[in-house]
Order: sequence, then C-alpha cells, then structure tokens
Amino acid sequence: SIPAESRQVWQKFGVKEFGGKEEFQQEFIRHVETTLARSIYNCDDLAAYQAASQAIRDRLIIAWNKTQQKHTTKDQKRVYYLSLEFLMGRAMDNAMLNAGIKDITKAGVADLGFKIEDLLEQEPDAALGNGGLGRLAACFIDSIASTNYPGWGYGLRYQYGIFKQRIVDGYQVESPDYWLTFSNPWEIPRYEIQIDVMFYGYTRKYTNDDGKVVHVWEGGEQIQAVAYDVPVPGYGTETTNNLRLWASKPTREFDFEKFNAGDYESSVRESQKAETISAVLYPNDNFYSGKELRLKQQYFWVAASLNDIIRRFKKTHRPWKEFPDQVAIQLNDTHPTLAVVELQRILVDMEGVEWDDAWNIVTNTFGYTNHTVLPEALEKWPVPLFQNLLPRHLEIIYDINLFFLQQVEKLFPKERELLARVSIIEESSPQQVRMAYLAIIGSHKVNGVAELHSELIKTTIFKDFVTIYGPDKFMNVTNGITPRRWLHQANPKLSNLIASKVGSYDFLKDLNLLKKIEPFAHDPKFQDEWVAIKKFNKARLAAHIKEHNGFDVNIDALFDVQVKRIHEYKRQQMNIFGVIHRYLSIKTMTEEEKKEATPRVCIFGGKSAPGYYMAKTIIKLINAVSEVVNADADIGDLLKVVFIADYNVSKAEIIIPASDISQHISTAGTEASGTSNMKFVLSGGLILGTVDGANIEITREVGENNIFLFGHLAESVEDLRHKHRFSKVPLDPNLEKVFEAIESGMFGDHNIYGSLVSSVTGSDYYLVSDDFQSYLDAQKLVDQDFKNKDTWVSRSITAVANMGFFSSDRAIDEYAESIWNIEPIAVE
Ligand code: CR1
Repeated sequence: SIPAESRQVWQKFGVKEFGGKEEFQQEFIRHVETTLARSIYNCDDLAAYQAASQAIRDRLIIAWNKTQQKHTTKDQKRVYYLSLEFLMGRAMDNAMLNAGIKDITKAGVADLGFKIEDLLEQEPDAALGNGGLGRLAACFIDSIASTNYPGWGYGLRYQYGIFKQRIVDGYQVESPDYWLTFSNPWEIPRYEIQIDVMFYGYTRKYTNDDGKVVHVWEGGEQIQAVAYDVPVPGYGTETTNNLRLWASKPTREFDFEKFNAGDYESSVRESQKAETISAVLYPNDNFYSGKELRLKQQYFWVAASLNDIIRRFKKTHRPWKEFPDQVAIQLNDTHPTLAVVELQRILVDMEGVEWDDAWNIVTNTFGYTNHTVLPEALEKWPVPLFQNLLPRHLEIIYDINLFFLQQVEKLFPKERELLARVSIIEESSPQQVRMAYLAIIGSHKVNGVAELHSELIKTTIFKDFVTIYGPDKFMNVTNGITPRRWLHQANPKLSNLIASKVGSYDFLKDLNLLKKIEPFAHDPKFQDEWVAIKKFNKARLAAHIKEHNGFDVNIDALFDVQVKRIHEYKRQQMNIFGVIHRYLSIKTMTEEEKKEATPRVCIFGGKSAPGYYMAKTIIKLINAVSEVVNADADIGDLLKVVFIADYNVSKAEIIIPASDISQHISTAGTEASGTSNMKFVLSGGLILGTVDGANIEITREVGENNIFLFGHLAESVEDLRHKHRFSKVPLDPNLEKVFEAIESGMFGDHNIYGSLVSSVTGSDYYLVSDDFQSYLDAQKLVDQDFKNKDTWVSRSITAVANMGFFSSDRAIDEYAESIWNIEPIAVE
C-alpha cells in the first residue's frame, strides 16, 4: 500500500466529477484530442458520441469507486444476480439521466456544434439478451443501484448479441450483431482479474493423512475468464454498482509440445478455440436447445463468478458458516444452476468443509427464480454430456440426489413413484439432469414472476416439491420495470407533464406518487396536454415507419401494437388472423359504414429464433398481409399493417410510448408475467389482453374498466386441449373465412402457410380458434371506445396513475426483504 507521506500527494490531486457545462466541455475536448487522437477538424457525430461518453464514463467510474469502497468498508451482505442475459440497450442517455447531467451535456455539446439526439443515435444497443428475461435483469440492476442496495450482476460478455433482423421478401433474415466494432466506452476491462476455469479431465479420490477421503478433479483443459466491468448508476444517488461480464481467453499455457514440433499454427488454433466460449448469445427465447457449447458457457460463467465472490469473502477472514450472512446469490432461471454444485464442490473438495455443513451454506445462499412453465424451455442436460465435460460435478449431483431422495423416503415411506418423479436424474435414455429440480433443492426460496405463474408452478410443474418442502419455500415476486428508462427516458414529455402535477420527479423513485395525477383524469386542460403528448409520440413513430418501411401512416388512427419475441404461445398468429378478418370486413363495407369505422394501424415487431419454422412463417404472413392491405386502394387509411424490423430495446423506446392499444394475448397460463404490458400502460396505452401473467395484476391495479380482457381462463385450458385431442372441434366460423382467404392465394402461395393453418385446424394447442370470437368481440369494443376521446383519455390517465406497483424498485425491495435479507447502504 501507499506510504503515509505519499498519500498527501494523492489526496491533493484526487479526481473530481465535472460540475457544470464548461467543465463537461473541457473533458469532452480533452477526450477528443487525447483519448481519440482527433481534433476540431475531424470530429464527426461518432467521435463526439465517443468523447461525450468517455466524459460521462469518467464520472461513473468516480462514483463506482466511491460506492465499492463504501460497500467494502461497511462489510454488509451483498446480492449477486447471476443472469446469462442482460438486455441493457443503450447506456448514454440513461447514464446522463440517472446522474442528473442531461441538461448540461445537452447544452455543452450544442455549443460545440452537435445535437445530443444525433450522438445518442451513434450508440449500438448492448443486446446481450433475447427478451423479457434479459430485460428484467437490466431493470433489476438499475433498481438495485437506485435503491442503494449493495449488489452486483454477473453475466457473459458476448461478442455477438442477439442477431440483427432484416426482412427480405417478407422473410426474416439474420445477420450477426458485432456490437463492439468501435469499442465499448461503457466497459472497463480488468485484465488483472483472470480466473482459470477447467473442463473435461477425470476424477480420483484418495485418503489423506487425517484419514479423510479427498476428491480431486484434474487433467482437464484450462480456459481463462477475464472480467469486464460495466458501471450501473442509480437514479438520483451516488450508488453505482457493478455488472461484471466475463470473456473467455486462452490460458497462458500453450501447447509447447506442438509448438516445438513445428506445429505452430495448430497450437495457436487450439488456444483461439477458447475465445469461442463467450462469443455468441444463444438466440432462443423460452426454448432449451441442449448444445454442449451452451453448457460450457454456463459452467465457465458460474465458475468465474463464484471464484470471484469467494475471493471477496475470504478477504474478510470470516468462518465459512458465515458465508450466507455475507452473500446472497439469485439464480435467474436455471441457467446458472451449476453454481449450486460448484459451491458445494469448492467447499467440500477444496476447502475441506464437511458435506452437511457445506450443503447448509449452499442452500442458505441461493434463491431460484423460475420464469416459465413451458415444457420446451426446461433445461435437462444429458448425463453423458455432463460426465464428459464436468465429471466431478456429476458425482456431486448424484450425491445431492441420493441425500435428497433419502430425505423424501423418510418423509413419505414407500412412495416409490414420488421418488422417481422428483429425482434430479430422469430415467430416460440417455438419462437427463433436471436442472430446475436441482435449483429447487439447492435454494432456500423459489419464486415465480407473477401471481398466476407462482400459483401454477406450485400446482403443476413443482407440485411434488410443495408436498415435500411445504408451501413456504415457494413464493411470488411480481416482475417490475424501471420507470427511469420506461417513463422518463422513453417518454420525457409525459414524465415532465406528470412532474408538473406531482410537484417533483420523486415519482421516478417512488412510483406510487403517480396516484397524484388521478384527480386530473377529467381535467380538460390536463387531458389536452396528455393527448398532445400521445400524438407527438405517434408522430415520432410514424416518422420511423416512414424512414424504415417507406410509407405513411395516419397518426389519428388507432395505433395497435404487438411487439415481443415471435412465439406460438404469444399468438401473433391470432393477431394477424384478426387483421385479415378486419380487412375482409372492410372490403364488404358500404361508404356509410366506412365513415363509422375506426381507422387502425396494426404494428408488429419481434424476432423469431432462427430455427423456429412456425414463428418464421408467422412473420412471413404478417408481411404478406401488409403488402396486400397497404396497397389496396379500397382500404385507404382504415387499415395499415406494419412490421417493424429488428425490434430491440432502443426501438421499444420509440414504439411503446406511441401505442393506443397493445396486445398481450398469450394462451392463458403460458406467459409467466410479461413486462412490456407494464411499459405500455405506464406510457398511457391501454391493453388488449388475456387473463394471463401480469395482465391479471394490472387489471387489479388499474381497474377492470381500463383494460380489455378476453378469452378462456387458465383453468379451462387443459379441458379444451383434451377436447381437441380426442374429438373434432368445429373451427370458429370467422376464422374459417380467414383461412379460406389465405387458401385462395390472397396473400401469395398458400402452401407457405399450410403448417400454420393446420396447427390451428388440427390440435390447436394454443387455442386460437377457441379464443377467436372473444378476441374479435374485444377488438370491436376497442374500436367503439376509441371513438369516445374523452373517456379514452381519462381511462389512460387513470391507468397510469395506478401503475405504481409495477416499479422494479418494488420488486427489488421484495427480493431484498424476503429472499436476500440485505439492507441498503447510503453512499455520500
Ligand atoms: C417469460 O416468458 C417473463 C420473463 C421475465 C420469460 C415472460 O413472461 O416476463 O421471463 N421467461 O420474468 C423466460 O424467458 C426462460 O423463460
């Protein structure tokens, strides 16, 4: 450490955060000229974005340092949020708003000849996630920082985020998202933090001098993890937490034998292979694909993260049994479940802790969040794959399972079937490791992400575990969203209008303060301002559509939006069938009827997994319908259909504030929560939705009159599916007409849509036909109600006023209180 006399020099020159506009400009120019080695003569928007972000980044780092020092000296319990996905989007606007320096930077760059909006556009999205699960992690780390909890995120630094989507001839075409081309100013490489991670090899055991059996795992391939830190600034607080992302690098150990034998190239190639581990994000949402490289990613990330957490713990010189008093680890889905096994392995094999004591530490450390009940999304790794890649971990899993099953047998003697049902090892061929069961057994709390979902996991997929552990281990924490990004940043005008009534921006930290706008729901002046903002946001989206899709949309029409991953369970097919039905109806309308009709712009967006044929067919149909409808002169402004390509976080920030109605229409019981539903309502849009996921709690909060619900309930789904399977259920007559139109070739070669249509006419697993009439009825009501501008706007205001519950700050407080047992720390 630094000698006392030198410390004075350090203190004399301690760095300070820039204060006003001029200090910012000084920093900006310094970065243009030194960091970027450019000048006034060749500073374009990209360079200006880079210089501005360097200046802002410096500020974040200063706050980050203060926070980490404070957390270290306070020495309180921390939470570590392990997630394979962090769908962060852009960082610059968020960093400025959270640090409260947007006005000075905006003015600062304006003086220097730049528009802040142009600079913001230069930043590529950090798209290290697929959909809701990854975006939830991003909202959660924003909230952990904003509410002053000491907490880190741990993830992977993919070189390629979710693929870019283009539409060619109506089809989705993927291209790689190499987002690091111009380097990433928001990350700090920590080349000094390098952790060796081993794969493959073999196990052996021996008896040591104390007569203890010791297990060793050796002879494997070593790969190095290097840390990249991303500062996560809280809103209106100095607290700046850390998101640590791991990248894989070859180890320094290099195959010298090959090298000396003259095979230089192949020895280099070997070590390059290491880098592929963290190269690419798997592009599946709610789907398990069982690739070996994915399991490698999971272990690589988990091993590096645990090593890091343990290193930090060891510095406190506490006994192992206090580990859970210092460390809470949250498993974001089953992806990090190997952490349970890895911690047990470190404690037992490396640290000599007794098995039972170690297992106590493990189970008190972990919490597990389940995000889906869809069977195709549940991870099950084949035993032979495990055996080869992680032989010692498999042995430990067998032991965990043995002790668990012994415990179950004691509680429920002679229930052999129960034992088979709850075993971590599924007796299929080959045998499979059921990761969700391992996560439940290795955690002290298991939670679902909305009330219905948390009930469903208790009564369906994890029923036996409720019998074994009792109901207290299972709980609900309804998801939330950060109002900083989804209100203040995406919809600044609405945020400002709300602030004018609330009296401050405190609602961004305490979202329940939105209640204060409810008295203005019928105030004509407030309504006018509200409507004008919606119109502004619709014009902004219309400009985007004009630029990217090449046609005009009428901003007085009802904007009807469904943007999310394309998935049969989310039922975009039902939406587009509904659009076709609307098109056919308009075609038969008289001029008088047309005058009465509500004009609509139907907006779709979302990516399909590259290998998901049915989802890709849905995208093709949407684009085919769009082409026919938009070119039909009979239709005019009454209907336009838009597919917005490459839906991502920054597009969501433009699309969501522009919606009048958004659709969240999953088959009841399939969408665990949904979070975009919350974002739409928070921006003053109403929902057309099924009685599913968080729609149910949104209804409770905003009132039944301020949401359009339809469709069968979750409790009827099993029976309906059963009927389809065992008898011929007649197709909904309106849907039949839609299918006739498709089969007539109205939208091009009907063979393209053959399997899509027959998935509904056949077993109709997602109950499209069963819900279709109720869906059309709800749409009709939407058309009628939209005509009544006064009631529409008051419903919109009332809905927003009652959205306080859906702040991710509330969700984080619940996790902190009932799962993590952590306290906030103020950072001055
Ligand atoms: C769910 O499908 C939920 C998010 C976040 C998704 C969605 O309804 O809002 O999680 N699940 O909780 C998922 O990705 C692997 O499971």
